[in-house]
Amino acid sequence: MLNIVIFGPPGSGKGTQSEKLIKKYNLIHLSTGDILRNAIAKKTPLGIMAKEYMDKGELVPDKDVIQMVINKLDKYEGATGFIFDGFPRTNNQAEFLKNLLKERNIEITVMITLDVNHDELLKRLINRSKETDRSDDKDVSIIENRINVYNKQTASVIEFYKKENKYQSVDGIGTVDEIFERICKIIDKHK
Ligand code: B4P
Repeated sequence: MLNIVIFGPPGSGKGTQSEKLIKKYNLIHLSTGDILRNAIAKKTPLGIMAKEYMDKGELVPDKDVIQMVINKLDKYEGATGFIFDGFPRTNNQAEFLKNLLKERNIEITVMITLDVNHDELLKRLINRSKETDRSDDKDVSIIENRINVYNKQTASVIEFYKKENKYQSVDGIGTVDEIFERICKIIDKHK
């Protein structure tokens, strides 16, 4: 089984690369951001609660995100592999994911971090705000807060995977295809 964590700050290209990776490696895409946006669109209780956090660029509480991941894993029992996109975002989530997979006799194959500098992140998210109506891209101060939240609460997840000997990073600047090739090289070495 091939289980990949794709990691990086907001706008680093996690979602963009995941779309290509699921096709090439036949993986189930588990994007916590997509699940939350879907819940918001349907106005479910989870969506109504999550919107308050996402609109400010804050993280949704661990317990809610963790429950979403359990539901999705259970739904796809027997899958050939998963790509975890935007999850884990805290050390608590990383520890939880490790244990949840262990119970199912599976583990993360590799964690790949997309390295992108602050100015480029800002540029991409401002561009995206012109093309979509994502409320968390609406305003530069919200985008800046998301990047801050990443630095304060999420970046330390890298240390978690370094300790597990699963951490790899790629230069996230370049064309989508160039970055995809860099990621595939790493995956092919770990398969
Ligand atoms: P996410 O959905 O994960 O959003 P993201 O970090 O902004 O997206 P990503 O890095 O995937 O960017 P993309 O490929 O689209 O999270 C949204 C929110 O949900 C979080 O802020 C949080 O509130 C909540 N949330 C999600 N998961 C959570 C969790 N586990 N715990 C708690 N809260 C959680 O790329 C961005 C833009 O760049 C696109 O417009 C794209 O076209 C462009 N782009 C991509 N690659 C490019 C390239 N190579 N060159 C130029 N542009 C590129």
